[in-house]
Formats: sequence, structure tokens, C-alpha cells
Amino acid sequence: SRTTTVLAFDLGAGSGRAVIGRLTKGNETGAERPLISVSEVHRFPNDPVQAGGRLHWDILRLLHEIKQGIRKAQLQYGTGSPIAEEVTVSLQADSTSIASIGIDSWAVDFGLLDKNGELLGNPYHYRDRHTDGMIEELGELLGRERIFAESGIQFLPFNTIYQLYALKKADSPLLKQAETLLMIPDLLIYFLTGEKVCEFTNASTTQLLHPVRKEWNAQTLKELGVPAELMLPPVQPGTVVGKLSPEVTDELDVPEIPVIAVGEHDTASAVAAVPAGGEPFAYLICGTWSLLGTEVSEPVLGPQALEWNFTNEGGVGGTYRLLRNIMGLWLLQESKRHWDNSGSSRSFEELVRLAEQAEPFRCLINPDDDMFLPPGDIPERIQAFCRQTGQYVPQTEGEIVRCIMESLALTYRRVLERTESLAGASYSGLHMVGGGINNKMLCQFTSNAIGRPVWAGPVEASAIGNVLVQLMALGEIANLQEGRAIVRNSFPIEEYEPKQSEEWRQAYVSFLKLVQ
Ligand code: LFR
Repeated sequence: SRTTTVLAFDLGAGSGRAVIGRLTKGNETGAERPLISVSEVHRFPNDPVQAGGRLHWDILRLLHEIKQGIRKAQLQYGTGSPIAEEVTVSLQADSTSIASIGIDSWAVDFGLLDKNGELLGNPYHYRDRHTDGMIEELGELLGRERIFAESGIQFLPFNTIYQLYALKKADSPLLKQAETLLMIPDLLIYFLTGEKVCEFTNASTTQLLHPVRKEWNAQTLKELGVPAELMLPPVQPGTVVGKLSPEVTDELDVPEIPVIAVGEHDTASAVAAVPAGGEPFAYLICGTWSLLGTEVSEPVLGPQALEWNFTNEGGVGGTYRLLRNIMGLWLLQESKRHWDNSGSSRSFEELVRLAEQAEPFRCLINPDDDMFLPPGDIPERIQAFCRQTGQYVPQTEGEIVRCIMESLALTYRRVLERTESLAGASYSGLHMVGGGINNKMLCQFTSNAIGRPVWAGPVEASAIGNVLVQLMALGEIANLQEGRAIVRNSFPIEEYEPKQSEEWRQAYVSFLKLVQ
């Protein structure tokens, strides 16, 4: 049998990981099915840093952690032989070296480079308040219909378009000095290779890329007062960017490993790894955000998609990700952070156990209310929401967590049904992937709410999708379909069947009244 080894970095809003992915193909007769295995070689926190009233990513720390990941991966899986000496950027797959590296991360955020190629300032976190009011202002200035028609992207207050407009309005010296904009994974790749590219799936989330032509919207950029030259022409996932620079190979004592632009938006990578078969399917990517939707071959740009605030983000292999952002486990993570700060030290598992003991359906929130977006005292805001809507005000940690879980599951039902309506399809169940599926209560509640089975797995979907695109670029996997079949065979999938259907149906009626 033959093994190909690649290294995937998956950066989330809370933590990052370096994952080794190995594809093993059967014996010469082809008797065995190809299988993928993944193993984590490095995990690190990604804590945003507040400074001078602003919220930033600690980008150089992330670069440092990525380097540690490369070093560790090389020690465990590479031979140390400089395989790339005779190849310039050609790819080589064998069992005793790391064939390539890919990076995916959350979307919309970016760094700006000056004319000498140096990074200008620390990238802003998408939850920074400098975009407050920008979405409304640009909506008036350009028109929401036009913005949607020319991008196909949902209106989220932190989209790159609003961040750039905020910089412009603040007369930011950064913008004046900037020559190139690089999205977060592209920026890290630039630090590793010296090469500047703009990967398509992540670029689509800026809300500045045309949904069909896949070109930058030069006219809108002009109207915003942002130079269109900042933007590099997008490249498709699977493009070989370059190889680790001499500076990096010397520092880490590793070979010149090629670097591939994967589906650099983490959600694009996760969708690529959904273990679906031939039929139309729906997915729910569960991390800090919940992303629920389907895969389509053409963007859905009609008025209904605009009204329901759906998005058509760029996918792997020429697909579109028709989906909607849902506030997601952020509500739980941020509540926990708040409780931790005030001296409580319960783990997620303990919090979920308390929620299980709490009384069902005492109060519900609209998880997507803008009030829950900025960091801070989420439990307090949940109480305020319940008070304002005349409901029972949850008091204990268990009650608050129960309220979050039930409200999320009911939101999933609504978004699933809207996805079906927009895509003109129906789905017999829902694929759930990502770290959030470790929360079994959420998976069960989701199945209950939608009244259909949930198929949960794999957990490391983003990293696996990242691995798949590298393997496609290396010529080891033919296409997305083949990749998904391998994922289906390689990772366990847990099935949940709906329970307590009548209670959940009634709760959904109350939920709809609340959010309409
Ligand atoms: C998920 C995600 C979402 C994007 C949000 C902000 O990690 O990438 O797809 O809307 O983060 O970038």
C-alpha cells in the first residue's frame, strides 16, 4: 500500500490545530479501499487581544504556533531528507515526507501590506466595534439589493466590505499606506513562502466578489474610496502557491515543503468534508458559529434569499455554499468565559449536565439578535432578552445553557426549512460536523427540533476538507465526490433519531412567534 502525508492547519476563532492527514491506498490489485486518517500534532489557543480600545488577532503568535506545528509534524512524520531540492515547486507524494501544507481559517478578516511587503498593524478582529453602523450606512449608500446582486453574500455587520469602509471613514493611515490586502490564511502563507495570493472561497466572504464572474467589484471599491489594486485576482482552491522560504526552512530545519491554497475559508473546507453521497444534502457546521445550508451549482440570488439573509459563499470544485450564519456555540463559549471570569470553573460537560437537569422550554431567545454579537456578558444579555419579551428570566447556569441549546436547535429547524425552500430540495436528515458535535445534547436537540435523523461526524471536518483539497492538488484524489466517499469510509458517524416530537413542535410555534 502507498501513503501520502499532508499537513493541515485549521484556525478557529478560539483555537488552532495542526493536523497530519494520511491517505493510504490499497495494494497493487486495488483490493483495499483508500482511507484517510488524521492526527493532531499541535493545538494552540487563539485568544483575541484588546489593546487601545480595539480588538485584534495576535497574528504573529499564530504564525509562531504554525511554525511549531510544522516543526513537530516534520519530527514525527518527515524524514528530514530535503526532498524538494530537485523540484522547484513540483509536488511529490511519497510515504516518508510531508508532501504539502495548507491553511484554513475563519473568514472576512485580513492584513494590509505596505509597498515594501511589510504588515501594517495587527489585523482587526471581526467582532471589533469599528464596523458599528457601517452595514446600515452602506446599505443606504449602495442599496442592499445591489450589494446582494453583485456579491450573493449575506449581510453580516463584520464583512470585509464594512471593515474597509470603517477604515476609510476613520481616515486610517493604514489604508493610505496599503498596497496589498491579504486574507488571514493568505497572510500566513505569505509569511511562510514570500508569495502573495488571494484564495477564492475566503475572498467570496468579503462581499466584494462577483458571484458569477468571480471578479472583484471595482466599481463598488471605487465608490467606497478603497483602491481596487489592493485586491489580487482570486485563485481556485488547489492552487500551489510556492514552498517554504529559505528563511523558514533554516529557522525550523525542515525541507522546502510546498504550500497549497486549500479551501481557505474554514467553512468551505468543512463543507468539502461532509460525508454525503449522491443525493442533495444539508449540513450544519458546528463551531463558534453554526453554518447551516446546502451545496448548489449556481448561486441563489432572488429576493427571498435576500430577505432571509442567505449567502452564496464560494465552495471547492466550482460549487456554492448556500447557507446562513447562526450565532452558534459562541453563546455558550462566551457565557462560559464570563462565568470563568467571575470565579466559576465548570467545564462544558458540567454545564451541559446542568442544562439537562433544567426544566425544558421555560424561555427562548433569538440567537441571531445583534445584541449577542459583541463579546461580553452574554448571560446578562440573555436575561435581558427574556425580560423584554415577557418570558421567564433564567437564573442558573443550567437554565441559561438550556435556553441557548433549545433556541439554537429551533433556529436550525427554521433555517433548514428555508434552505429547502430556496434550493427547491428536501432532505431526509441533517449532516452535523465540527467540534460542536462533541456536545451530544445539541445533536439530540437538533434531531428533535427538525424531526429527522442527524448524522454527526466527522468532528475535524475543516481539517479533513483542508487535507482533501491538498490531496486533489497532489493528484491523489480525483474530485470532491471521491473525497467525500473516502471520508464516509474513514470516519465514524453517529446517528441521532428524533424524540419528544410533540413538545418540540409546540416549542417551535412559540419560537416562531418570538422571532417574527
Ligand atoms: C466560521 C466562520 C464563518 C464566518 C465567521 C466569521 O468559523 O468562518 O463561516 O462567517 O467564521 O469569519
